[in-house]
Amino acid sequence: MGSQAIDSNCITLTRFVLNEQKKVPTATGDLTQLLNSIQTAVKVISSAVRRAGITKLFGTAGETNVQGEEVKKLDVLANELFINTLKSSLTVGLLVSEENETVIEIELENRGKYIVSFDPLDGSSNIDCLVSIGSIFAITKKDDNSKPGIKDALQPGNKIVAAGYALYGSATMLVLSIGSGVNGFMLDPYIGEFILTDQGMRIPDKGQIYSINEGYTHLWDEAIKEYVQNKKDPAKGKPYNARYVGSMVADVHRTIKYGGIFVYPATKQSPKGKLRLLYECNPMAYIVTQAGGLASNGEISILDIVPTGLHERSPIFLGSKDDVNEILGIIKKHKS
Ligand code: P6P
Repeated sequence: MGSQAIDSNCITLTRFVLNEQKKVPTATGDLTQLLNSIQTAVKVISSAVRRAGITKLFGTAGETNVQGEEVKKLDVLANELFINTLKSSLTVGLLVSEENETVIEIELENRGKYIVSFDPLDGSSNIDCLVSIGSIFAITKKDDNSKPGIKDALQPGNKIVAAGYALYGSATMLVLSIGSGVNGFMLDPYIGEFILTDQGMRIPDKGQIYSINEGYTHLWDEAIKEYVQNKKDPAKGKPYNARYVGSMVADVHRTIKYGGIFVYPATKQSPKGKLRLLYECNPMAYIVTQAGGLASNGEISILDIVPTGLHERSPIFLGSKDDVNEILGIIKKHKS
């Protein structure tokens, strides 16, 4: 029986990031160190997510298990892991987390130049039914040596220097862009390393899938209703497939891999949509743009929005450029 093929020269995420650093003469190695700390947090979260059902057998979240240990809710655990590994990387000056109302400051002696906005466990409402969930992060920089504050966190997405997401799905994958394309790394649980499996990810110019929560149809603007109707109407061309996981990382990853469009629009109930700009829309918009796609709020590129609040929301139309341009055309038509 043949043993599983072992690649003696495989590209791990650590090796990949080091190679990228070598291409930048002025690089200090801080981003390498920062990305390695994020990698560690994701590995531990992946392990915890896959054991959640079992640990839960011994007490539900927030209680103590038979060993008398506190069983932390997964999103609380994921948040602590991100905060602790980022702080100990000595490369960050400020953190923004979906789980924390205000910015997380770093003591002077451990401060670095990077700012990380992250959603430690996005879609965690899906964990109990074993639907894929994910972690999302965006990295910006603070160029002066003054004490980092909220204004440093409120940078537009076009200032991002790196962004990525981890998808805890049938396998755990980390998808990353450092500004020159998008690469996907699969976690090999046997060696605990992320291996480069999807080099130079590109989103197709047009897809056959639309992804939106049609339960809100009665709350949509007319333009959204018209677009979705068109996608189902054989008279308008080959009908699209509908796919909606309800976990942003899973829906966006599928959109990059297969093409198509992911939409979370404004509704009468949520006039700015539901997804957060700093740690959901911006990182995903950066990655999809780096993969050759588009991401808009319906009027301008997501990456050009100047944030005014840490947890502000934005409508998002993201995916293959032909598909995004099609819905933007309908929105424009309805506006005129
Ligand atoms: P809805 C998960 O709760 C989440 O934050 C994203 O991961 C996902 O895209 C969205 O909300 C789903 O929201 O309103 O369709 O359930």
